[in-house]
This record gives sequence, structure tokens and C-alpha cells, in this order.
Amino acid sequence: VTKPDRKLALTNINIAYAAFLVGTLCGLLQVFIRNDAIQLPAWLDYYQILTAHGVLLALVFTTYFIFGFFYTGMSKTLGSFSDNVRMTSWIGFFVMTLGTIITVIMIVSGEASVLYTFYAPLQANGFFYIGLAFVVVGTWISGFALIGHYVSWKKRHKGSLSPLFAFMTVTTLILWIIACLGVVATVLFQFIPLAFGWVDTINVGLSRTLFWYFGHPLVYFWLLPAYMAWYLIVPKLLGVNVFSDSLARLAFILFLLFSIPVGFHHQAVDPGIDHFWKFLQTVLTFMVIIPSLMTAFSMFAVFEISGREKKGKGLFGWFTKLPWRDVRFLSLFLAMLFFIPGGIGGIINASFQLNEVVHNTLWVVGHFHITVGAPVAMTFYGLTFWLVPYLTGRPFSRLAKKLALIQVITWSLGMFLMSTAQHVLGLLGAPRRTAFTEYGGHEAALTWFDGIFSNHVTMAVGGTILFLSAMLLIVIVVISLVGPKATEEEIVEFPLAESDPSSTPKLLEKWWVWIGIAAFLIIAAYAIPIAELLHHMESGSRGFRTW
Ligand code: HAS
Repeated sequence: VTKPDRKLALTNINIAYAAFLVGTLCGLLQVFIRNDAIQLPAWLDYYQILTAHGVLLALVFTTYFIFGFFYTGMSKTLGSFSDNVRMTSWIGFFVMTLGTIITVIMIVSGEASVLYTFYAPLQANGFFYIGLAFVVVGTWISGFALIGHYVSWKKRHKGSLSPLFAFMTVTTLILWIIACLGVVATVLFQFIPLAFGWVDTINVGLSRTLFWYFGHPLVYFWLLPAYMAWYLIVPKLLGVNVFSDSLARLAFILFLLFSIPVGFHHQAVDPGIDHFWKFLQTVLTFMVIIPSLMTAFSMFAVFEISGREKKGKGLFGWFTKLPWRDVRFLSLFLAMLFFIPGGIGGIINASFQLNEVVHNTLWVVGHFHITVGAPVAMTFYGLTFWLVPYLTGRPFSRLAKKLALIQVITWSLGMFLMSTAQHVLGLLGAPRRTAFTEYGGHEAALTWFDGIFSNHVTMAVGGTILFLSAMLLIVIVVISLVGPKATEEEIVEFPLAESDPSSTPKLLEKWWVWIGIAAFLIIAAYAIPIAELLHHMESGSRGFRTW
């Protein structure tokens, strides 16, 4: 990867970690407030911190990190960026950063305590939405720059399948661009007119629907780069090839098809949407589980192949031969391990009737901490350990390795404690998104919440360990940014496994076919319910016209 491309990638990663630093601090405050351990000053509000925590970690940290990873991998696998691609990417970066700054100023000044999900009836200062619009447009500009880089590679290699990294990047970007249409629609046509007083009502049901049209694929925008690491980096660390090139590509295509027409599983209890559409989207949600099961299968396959090549004996002997001492691997392995209960929790959430039990409880908070907060985040940490030194030309020093080991273990422990407590508390009825913990002094609440895990203290202990672990990660990043340059032996490589596309069907790279099917599924799942929501607005049905 050339120097200018490295600079682009590294700048994105640096912003990601700046957001991470502040976002995790807000997370620490969060658990203490819930535990009644601190009282906030009058100028600071619980929901302000909750919004900052969600936006900075779930949106800013992830997006910048993902782009940093994409830039590095695309430059490595398809060759250095042309001046045009690089310049467009920088423009995207600046637009995105301008948007982020506006958004953060609004949150910090208490003008946008609307949470990272920001749908109506909550309302923020109009500039919050303008900031968000800039962020999305910035990602689109950068996304199109990367797609342009891919297209020019394809022109130069007519008839060949692109390298797996590039294929996966392009799938993720297409998914992102289509998904953002929902959030752009609600921001431009609903929130900005409302916030600036051009209209005085908002269709709440429509705003929630457009948000979740975007909100669910958003989670796959986080997950797919992690899967890229699982498919492409893990086998290299194990010393084997990608298990199956065609399986990996098919899994990504299935995400493109099924991750968007499923937003109603976040709205299972919303009024104004007919049960039929909710059920249809429940079925489609079960379809989007399949590529994750395929990924799990692939991972077990590479583990076993590599373990057996290293003479692991018996049914599970291969397990002991995995490279446990390599912290880059350990971090990714623990990430996968968290995704087993994370995925099971997702299936429970998606199971229409069971959703009634968990919806709007702390269970959901537990769920997203063991999906995005552990599998995705820990994969990004595992990548950071080599990616930052790779980009800076510095070593992954012995000190950094030791700290990384402690970091990975403490993050797992903290996340285990906190998310288990959240799941259990949620099942006992503790609501999410509430600043209070007393539950109106309800007698049942007082006895429910004094178990080992069904306890806000456990959550706070977990949260504190997580914060300390996050600070350790910042130290590791700083060491890799400012330490001495690597000697010849210390140079860090980009660990990318070989993937053999010789028996992969070319159809998998016919984008218009897949975009067409995705569009069909989206229209089938959304056209009529959205028309109905608009009709409710027209006819002024109660609950839709105002908020
Ligand atoms: Fe979810 C709510 C359903 C996956 C994130 N989810 C959320 C929210 C977030 C989130 C942020 O149906 C809260 C939004 C809010 O603020 O309101 N989720 C699912 C389903 C899946 C799923 C069906 N979610 C994710 C991922 C996320 C994420 C991934 C982030 C990255 N989720 C829901 C539903 C709700 C929801 C409802 C709404 C709840 C409500 O009522 O509000 C599926 O994609 C999960 C499929 C995953 C699997 C696991 C495969 C396992 C793998 C690991 C293999 C392990 C290995 C290790 C190889 C089937 C790939 C080897 C181990 C050895 C022992 C050797």
C-alpha cells in the first residue's frame, strides 16, 4: 500500500479512535448513573450522554474504522489508488467529518438528546439532521470512490473475478448505499422540514419505518467488515487458505438480498403496520440468518483443517493446535465466540411472539453489546493490532502485544459481566433507555434485582472493566502511532489468506442481477405498508398525524 493511501486509511482510523475514547467514557458514566453511583450536574443530562455514547461508538467509530480498513485492503488487493480516487475519497472524508462535527456539537450542547436511533417523536435541533445528512453524503462519496477503483480494475481484467477482499468491500458498500436511502428520506423529507418549522406535523409511523429500513442493514454494515476479517485474515493466521471462495461470496450476496427488507422486526409491536407485513419480514429475517450460519460453518472448517494439518489428533484435537498465543487470532476467536449467544439472542428477538417478551427491555441492550460491542468491536481490535503498525511502518512491539493480551481478556470479561446482567435484567422486566433504576419503588423490582447477574452493580462492574480495557486499547494505538520505526525483522504484514476463485460461478459478480433481486424484495416487503402509512397520514388517522 503506497504512502498516500496509507495516510488516507490512517487518518480515518485515528478519527475512529478519537470517537472511541470519548464514546467509551460516556459508556462508563452510563452504568454509574443506572447504578445510582453518581449524580450528574444540572447542565448534563442522562439522554445527552446516552446519545453521545451511541452515536460516537455505534456510528462514528465503526464507520471511520470500516473505511480505514477498506482503503487499506482495496489498495493492497487492487493496487494503489489513482489521483482521482484518492481525491474523491478525501472529499468524502471531509464531508463526513464536517457532518460528524456538526452532529457532535448539537449533542454536546444538549440540542439533540434523541439517541442514536433518533426517530420521531423525538426531535432535535435542525442542524443535527443537517450534520447527519453530511455524514451520509460523505460516506457515499467515499463509497463511490472505492467502487470506482474496483470498476477500473474490472475494466483492466475483463472476464476475471475480482479478489475476494474487493468483492466483499463492494457488496458491503452497495448494501450501505441502498440502506441509507431510508434514513436520507426521513431526514430530508420529514425531520428537516419539521425542525425548521416548514411543517408542523410528522408521520411518526413512517419515520420509524424509514429509520428501521436503514437501521437493520446498518448492523450488517458493521458486521460484514468483521466477516471479511474472519473469512480472509483468520485463515492466514492459521496458515491455511480461505475454505471456499464461492461460499464466501454467496454468503455476502445473501446479506445484500436479505438484510434490508427486514426492518419490521424492530417494529413488531408498532401500530399501523398490518401483521401480514410484520410476518413476511420475520420470514425474511430468518433468511438473513443463513449466511451467518454459513460463516460459522466456514470458520469451523478452517479451524479443523489447520488443526489437523498441525497433527491435532482425535475428534477435537485440532482445537488445541489453534494459535492461541497470537493475540490477533485470540481477539478474533473471542469475537466469534461472543457471536454464538449474540446470534441466538437475535433469533429470539426475531421470533415474532418472543419479541413481545424482550422488546424495549435491557435484554435488547445486552443483545447489541454482544453483537456490535463484542464480535464486531473485538474483530476491529484484532485488526487494529496489525493494521495500525502496518500503516505507520512501526512494530507491533512486545509491550503492545502484552497489553493487547490483557486488553482482549478484560474486554471479554467486562462484556460477559455487563451483557449477561443486561440480558437477565431485561428478562425480569427492566426497561431500556431509562435514567431511573428504582422502578417506582415497586416491591417486585426490589427483590428481582439482587441476584448475582440480575443486578445493576454487576453491570457497573462490567462497564468499568470495559472502560479500563478501552483505555488500554488507546495506549496500544498510541504506541503504534508514535513508537520508533520498525526494523527489517519487525515489519508488520497485512495477513491476507489466498482464495481460489477457479470454481466460483461468475454469476456471483453480476451486480445488476443481485441489485435487481434486492430491489424486488424491498418493494415486495415495503411498498404496500409504506403506502398504508402514508394513507393514514392523508386521512388524518389518530396517532399518525401529530406527535
Ligand atoms: Fe440484532 C436489535 C435480530 C444480528 C445489532 N440488534 C438489535 C439492536 C442492535 C442490533 C444494535 O428481530 C438494537 C437496535 C435498537 O437500538 O433498538 N439481530 C437479529 C438477528 C440477527 C441479529 C436475527 N444484531 C445482529 C448483529 C448486530 C445486531 C450482527 C450488530 C452487529 N436484533 C434483532 C431484532 C432486534 C434486534 C429482532 C429488535 C429487538 C427489539 O424488539 O427491539 C442475526 O443476524 C443473527 C445471526 C447470527 C448467528 C450466529 C452465527 C455465529 C457465528 C460465530 C461462529 C463461532 C465460531 C467460534 C466459529 C446465527 C458466525 C468457534 C467456537 C468454538 C467453540 C470452536
